Amino acid sequence: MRAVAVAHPNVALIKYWGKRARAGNLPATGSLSLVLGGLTTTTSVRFEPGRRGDLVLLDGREDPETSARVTACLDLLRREASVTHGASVESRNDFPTGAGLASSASGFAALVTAGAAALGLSLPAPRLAEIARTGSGSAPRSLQGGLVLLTNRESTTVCEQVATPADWPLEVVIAVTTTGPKAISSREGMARSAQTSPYYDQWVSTHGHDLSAALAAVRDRDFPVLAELAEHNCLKMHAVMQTTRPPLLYWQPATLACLHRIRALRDAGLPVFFTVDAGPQVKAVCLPGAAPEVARELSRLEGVRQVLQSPVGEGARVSAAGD
Ligand code: 2P0
Repeated sequence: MRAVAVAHPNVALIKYWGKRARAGNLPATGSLSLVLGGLTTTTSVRFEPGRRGDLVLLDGREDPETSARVTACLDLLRREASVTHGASVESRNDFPTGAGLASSASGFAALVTAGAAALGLSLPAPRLAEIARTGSGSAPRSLQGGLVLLTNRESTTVCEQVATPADWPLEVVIAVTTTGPKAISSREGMARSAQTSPYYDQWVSTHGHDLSAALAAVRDRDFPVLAELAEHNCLKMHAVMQTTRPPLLYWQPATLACLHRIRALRDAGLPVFFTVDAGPQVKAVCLPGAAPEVARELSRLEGVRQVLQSPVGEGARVSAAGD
């Protein structure tokens, strides 16, 4: 009744920011992401007959909000397996947690993968994605590897791999500008944006175009077109965030310095574009070969504390099982 799974965070090139007004944590829009194989979450789940309640340790610490979301996910798995055992869960990230590096995506992808294996369940992929989504709307994207398209159909989430890591071996340079957890969670931030940003409706109504154009660029391996679309979609999301009341200003001065440097590098001929999530870190997506120079350039900027490099990675998988 124990299994260990690993999963990687993902970075969206066409993003998710806002939910449908119904239960189940359904995103308002689709999204397109790539898996960051160089950053890893490892999660062990042990169901213990007779145990009441779950114990959840994230990087060695208990956090009531995370624990409640984990228990809600495990309840769905317990229902599938018709058991009531409590579980002990231990999850570790080899990268900063809760700082805009999508730790909740890799965390819930690893959790449901380990939890299902520990209970001996082999659920259809859409059902596992649905359970992961209740924990984190971006988690289903980390169940698969490579570049992943997430779309909503009625009340379900469908994830589809649109390129394997070998199909398009992009590299991502991550400039870390702060290492502490963010002040406002994505969940709370996107609810506030939907209620108060005057741009939210346009964000949702123009999203389908961005997504289908980006998908075509991925299928054509057209990096310049994807670069333009991804940067536009990222800045549009941040325009929504910044016009939320009170504003969600996730950027630090170093974030903006990175954006300018990445644009200058591209103007000088280097194949690279930026994207930024709900935090101050910058992800620079590069064609193979460009990452070392991008990493060197970003690490020289004031306020950049750490630079990580990641290839495109695989989906969540079981790494150990058994009592
Ligand atoms: C994304 N983000 O597409 C966007 C960009 C943040 C900014 O997906 O509320 O932490 O748990 O579903 O999964 C953040 O999503 O939020 C996110 P919940 P989650 O990557």
